[in-house]
Amino acid sequence: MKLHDVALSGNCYKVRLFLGLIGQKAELVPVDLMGGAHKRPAFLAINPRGQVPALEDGELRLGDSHAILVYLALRYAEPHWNPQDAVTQGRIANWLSFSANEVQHGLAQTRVIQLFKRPGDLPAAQAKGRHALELLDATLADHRWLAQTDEPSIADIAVYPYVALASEGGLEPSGYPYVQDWLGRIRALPGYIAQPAF
Ligand SMILES: N[C@@H](CCC(=O)N[C@@H](CS)C(=O)NCC(=O)O)C(=O)O
Repeated sequence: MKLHDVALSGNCYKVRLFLGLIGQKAELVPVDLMGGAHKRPAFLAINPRGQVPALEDGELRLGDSHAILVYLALRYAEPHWNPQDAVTQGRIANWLSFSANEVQHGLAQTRVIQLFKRPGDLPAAQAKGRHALELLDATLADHRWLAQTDEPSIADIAVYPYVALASEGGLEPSGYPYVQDWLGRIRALPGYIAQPAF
């Protein structure tokens, strides 16, 4: 299995973290985003959307961190990571969408602007990021894990990275006590790996 990866990418970290938690090894293939490697034919043959992460496993070529989490969970992980009952599937789909929308356009975007010095509206992204943290805190006040299951699922792993990295975008998750406790529960999971520092 090969993971086309950028070390500082939170979307790639979702996959690296999950691989660690389920004890699966993958060869990490660094992608030179600054040099534009992700828009060249060799990479587009793996992910035509021209983004990392991208996974190769046998004949499969798969982009998008959430799609990769779904695939890895069904193929290699214990059932609690992606329970197949209708209610939990609905909840997990909701959190994967939340990760791709509120988290990506809020928390991830603040980091892109503040840490990587890219152009963008930092106050607007921070407002979206704070809203995402409020929604998370409200759910986690009543539930240990986002999909309201007894054990963690891919919903937690999809949302975790950019919440854990929120301070790099100028947001402080310590104001959200239930989010803080949940971050600690994820860090305590066997096989947890940290995101490398900038
Ligand atoms: N929805 C995608 C977003 C992936 C994404 O935004 N990747 C960034 C790095 S974190 C990227 O490849 N950016 C380069 C580009 O979009 O051209 C996912 O969840 O994997």
